[in-house]
Amino acid sequence: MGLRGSKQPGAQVLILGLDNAGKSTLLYKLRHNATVATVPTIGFNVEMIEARKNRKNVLLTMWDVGGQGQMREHWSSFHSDAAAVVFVVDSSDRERLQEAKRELRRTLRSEQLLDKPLLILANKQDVNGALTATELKDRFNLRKMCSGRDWFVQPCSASTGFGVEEAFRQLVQMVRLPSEPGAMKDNIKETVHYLRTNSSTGSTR
Ligand code: G3D
Ligand code: MG
Repeated sequence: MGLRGSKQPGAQVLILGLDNAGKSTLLYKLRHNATVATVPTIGFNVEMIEARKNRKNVLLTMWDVGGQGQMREHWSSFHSDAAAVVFVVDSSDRERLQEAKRELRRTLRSEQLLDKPLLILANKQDVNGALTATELKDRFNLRKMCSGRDWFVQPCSASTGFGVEEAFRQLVQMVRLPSEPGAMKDNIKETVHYLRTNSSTGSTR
């Protein structure tokens, strides 16, 4: 079922992470169960995915915001509407782990995200030498960084699909649904308008 005229409860989910972490691959896998060639996201991708929660159909609007430097400035504009955050990490890219950790820490400092649940995906588990979820948890010192919030680390491979269903199930369980289902439609329109206006300055690569 689409969003138009829909009264079903819904929530917005932010997919964040560095560029090349696998956010867009994950979104396509979730939405179409397909592996498609991705190009660096300029602006954002958005998909609506239906799920069941508490015996009700819910509609999750998943926002994949470009991870490149310039685009990161716009992340905060999504924060107030987000019901949960998915932070995707390329577990095979040890050189950028510190950068990913810094970005996650910065994201979690956002006041609007203080009490929002966080799902961290230890992505690219199919790559030899990738950090395990436990290693990632330790390297990021997640227990400390995420204290006081609902958080979970899920190992996965967005390209092979390993762990992706589990990740989505976990997300649905963690996400808190807003009390006003109808509010979502206008939020999306406004956010799209905001981003179009603000990302019209060119490529984010
Ligand atoms: P982003 O949206 O976070 O920037 P993308 O990342 O989804 O565009 O993915 C960046 C690159 O990582 C893509 O490769 C994609 O195929 C690859 N990738 C994503 N997830 C996985 C994974 O789980 N395992 C492996 N091995 N690769 C993955 P290219 O070569 O197209 O740049
Ligand atoms: Mg992308």
